[in-house]
Amino acid sequence: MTTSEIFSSRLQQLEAAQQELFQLRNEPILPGNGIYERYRYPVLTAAHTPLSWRYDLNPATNPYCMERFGINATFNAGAMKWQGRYIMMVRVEGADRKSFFAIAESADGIQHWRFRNTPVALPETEVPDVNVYDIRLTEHADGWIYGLFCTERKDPQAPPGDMSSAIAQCGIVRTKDLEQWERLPDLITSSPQQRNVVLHPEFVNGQYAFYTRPQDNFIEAGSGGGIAVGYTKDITHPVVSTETVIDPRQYHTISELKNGQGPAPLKTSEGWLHLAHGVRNTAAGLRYVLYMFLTDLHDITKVIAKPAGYFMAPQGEERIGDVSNVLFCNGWIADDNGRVLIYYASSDTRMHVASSSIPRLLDYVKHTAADQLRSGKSVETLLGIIEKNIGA
Ligand code: M1P
Repeated sequence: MTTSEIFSSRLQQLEAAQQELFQLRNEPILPGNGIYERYRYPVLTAAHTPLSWRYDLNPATNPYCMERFGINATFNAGAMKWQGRYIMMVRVEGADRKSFFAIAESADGIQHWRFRNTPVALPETEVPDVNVYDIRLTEHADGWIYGLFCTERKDPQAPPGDMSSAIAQCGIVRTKDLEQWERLPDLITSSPQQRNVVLHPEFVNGQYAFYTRPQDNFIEAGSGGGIAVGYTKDITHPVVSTETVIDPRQYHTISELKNGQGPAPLKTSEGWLHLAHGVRNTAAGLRYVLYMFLTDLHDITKVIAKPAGYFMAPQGEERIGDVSNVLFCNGWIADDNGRVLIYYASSDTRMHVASSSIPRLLDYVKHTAADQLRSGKSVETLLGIIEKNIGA
């Protein structure tokens, strides 16, 4: 075969394989647990990224049609509805371990997700980000769409030879059209590390409100941790001086080691619905699961309902990936009719969708017993359910 034949035959195979992937029709896995339905296939994977990103499509400069830019994973996406379309702002990670953001769209939120032609060229600050990830999109009452993300840079205090210590902080961009992005200064808090910072969609007493996750070092929460709330008057000079922990870590729970706010909370008639992740350590490494809680409509620091345990945990092939045994969610969309689409990533590798509704999620948070932190109390809860069902 000539190189020109190799090129065209490989390109044909690549295009056919991607078309086959694009034609897959997703379907709910039934009967599920009644709280939400998972879907059979991931909605975005590395294989969904355009061939024009990964290949030089010129046979003269790429005669073997080989990949020139490897994509490792597509995960941890922010989400919103924009001009009637469902949007994910995806964390795309290259084979070089650098993450960047790329927007993908779908007409109905479930089927046929496609990346836009080019990734987002994120403006940098004076000290450039080394890595950026896990953006949360918030349509704020001030008229802007904000993206809060983790910006990571090498720790300048790291001893020579330490090539992994990093400082994570919260970067902020805003836009009116999801095309042009304005970079604001990074959020300043008193915590040495910040990840999982999320902007609340409304003003609280005239101030911008943030969910933060104060943390002592890059991986371990140390004396910090827990989901906190803090405020700033001016988002163009964002300084949060006090962080009040509203959802602390606790011994022998799913968030013993650390936790973090997921997407911006959803406003309901009964309170703000929150989706978050909790992490515990096991002999097999860290296990990330999703959980929910509800805060007071008028006092966002007050948790008014919190079911015990996890809402969603890695299952089946979700358990396997680049960082196994992880579910992470930083994007969900509530439709006007109450449907809620939850965009979650599995094992730092791929994106999935699950569907539910505001009434179902409220029922779940209000009527699932809280964690009473002892085995004996769990048995009491279970006996209560059994007695109501079969009498005693
Ligand atoms: O690898 C699992 C997750 O680890 C981090 O989450 P957290 O800040 O809660 O520890 C993030 O790097 C996240 O992107 C990743 O999915």
